[in-house]
Amino acid sequence: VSEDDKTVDALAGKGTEMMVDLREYLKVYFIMGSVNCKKNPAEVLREAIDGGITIFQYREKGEGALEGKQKLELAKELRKICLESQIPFIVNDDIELALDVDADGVHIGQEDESAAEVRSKIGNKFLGVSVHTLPEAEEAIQNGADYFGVGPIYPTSTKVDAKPVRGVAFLQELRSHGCQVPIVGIGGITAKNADAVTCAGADGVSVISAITHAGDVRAEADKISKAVYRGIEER
Ligand code: 3NM
Repeated sequence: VSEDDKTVDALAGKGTEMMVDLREYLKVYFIMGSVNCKKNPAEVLREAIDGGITIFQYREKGEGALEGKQKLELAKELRKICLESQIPFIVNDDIELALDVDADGVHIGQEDESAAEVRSKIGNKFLGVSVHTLPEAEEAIQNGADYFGVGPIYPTSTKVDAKPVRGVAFLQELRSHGCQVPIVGIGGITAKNADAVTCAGADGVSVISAITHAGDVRAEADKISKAVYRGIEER
């Protein structure tokens, strides 16, 4: 068995019915915390939902990020909005918070607690893992990842410690190795380039600033959503 065949086996391991649903949820993956918003985060989230986002991640990070009780209170408020609109609610990094608000899932990076440990704590909630190399992707699958975040696709100023920009190259590499795990691209994605990301093989796009900084949040989310589907049709 060649190394490539082994990679295909490892990367093609997921394919349950739940994954089909998850792929649909991942189309327009809106991420934010209070520091990303120019107005009330609850208002931003409601407008983004009206514009057609399909999943939401609470990511309270960066300078001036809320902590403790304030972080918990905002998480509860946003969680409630998502429940009312049947939008899955994912928490970035903070497993305890995810359990406290009964989130639908958790997203972790390579620097965080290991995917296996997180999986053991969250049961069957969704587990997303950021991956940058084929070995990281294989390990994440072994440890129970349900989907991958791949980035930064384009330049971003939202994440200060982002890795070098890769374009859609790694995304295509994963697919060419037979990876069938649901994937979202992230980093600098806007209504103008989201179609290229899904066309290259991503199931959807993760977006922070193009939505949070938009003059019209609803309209921007709607444009991104249309670009995502256009890219899928162009494959
Ligand atoms: N993760 P924006 S890039 C949170 O490359 C995050 O893993 C990245 O924000 C990665 O949509 C990024 O404003 C920031 O560019 C995405």
